[in-house]
Amino acid sequence: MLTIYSDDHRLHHGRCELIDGKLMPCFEMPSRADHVLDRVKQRELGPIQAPTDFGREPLLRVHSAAYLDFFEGAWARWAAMNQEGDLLPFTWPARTLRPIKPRGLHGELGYYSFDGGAPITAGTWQAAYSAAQVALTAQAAIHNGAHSAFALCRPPGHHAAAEVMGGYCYLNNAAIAAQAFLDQGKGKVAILDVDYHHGNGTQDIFYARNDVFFASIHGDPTDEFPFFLGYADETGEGAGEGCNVNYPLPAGSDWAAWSAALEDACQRIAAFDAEVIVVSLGVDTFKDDPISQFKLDSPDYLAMGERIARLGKPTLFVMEGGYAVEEIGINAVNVLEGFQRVQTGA
Ligand code: SP5
Ligand code: ZN
Repeated sequence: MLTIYSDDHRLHHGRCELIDGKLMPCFEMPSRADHVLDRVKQRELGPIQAPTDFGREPLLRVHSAAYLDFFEGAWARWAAMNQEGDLLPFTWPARTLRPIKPRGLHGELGYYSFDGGAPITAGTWQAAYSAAQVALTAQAAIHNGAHSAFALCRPPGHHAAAEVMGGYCYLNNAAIAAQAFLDQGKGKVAILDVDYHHGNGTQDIFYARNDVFFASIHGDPTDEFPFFLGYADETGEGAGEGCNVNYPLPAGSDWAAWSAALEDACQRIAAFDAEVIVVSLGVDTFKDDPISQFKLDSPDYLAMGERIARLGKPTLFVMEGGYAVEEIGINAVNVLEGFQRVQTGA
């Protein structure tokens, strides 16, 4: 399987986030991608290539120009205020307030974000832009005939909506790739989000559409981030009614519970008749993940890849979360190896 990777991810390294009332070093750190890349090499998964730059156009199919302009220019505005620390939002247009766009940097940042978990640093735009190009380059490989490809993206993307960053995410890599498939002639795409957290950004982007089916298996938002989306009664709206399915699972869920949801999700995707699958590949479902509550073990990720492969469709894997840094490579690559096992009949 082809892997697309760019060193540009290193340009994004946030200093800290608020966890359990304490400022902790960001869990979403550069070494995550290093471990995945090391494992791809160690297991000889296949060639590793740098991304092609497809420019801003494919990003604009998902995100607004105003949002991209704000994000690209935010650090320079912050630096012009003689600031050196990470740029973090601290006020959001929550209920009782108006979702208007103020003029100043902090007001705009609150308008364009939903939590304080997405710090902007000097290199964040470039890293996120390159991550989107990584996803688009892997997408192009499948468009050109590959049966599968792995976009080793960092920072991740599935919490980012059209005009909102948060949850370590800025640009929605999986959504941008899914939209590119449609723009290049595919009629129906399915996004299967296996990250521990609900893919609120991806769901929101495609919620009223019937050309993208979105399925997400995640910690029940009653008790888990992002809390305000990801419930089972969210089934899509308008033309998109029936094209969204959420599987909120309780803390402590193991492979037995998780794989039952995966089975149902795969049957729904098959019934939708998707021509291509985009997998939002988070491995924060792992039993030792420091911020998550599921109990998947490393061999389970092989079985996950096998089940996805049995859909029999071209599949683009896009890296999302996973914070047990030592094991993230083993677990992510296990999904890819399980997929290949079925594909090659080994
Ligand atoms: C892409 C992705 O996986 N984003 C996840 C963002 C989660 N941010 C909120 C983390 C809150 C963690 N609380 C953990 C308490 C552990 N004691
Ligand atoms: Zn996650």
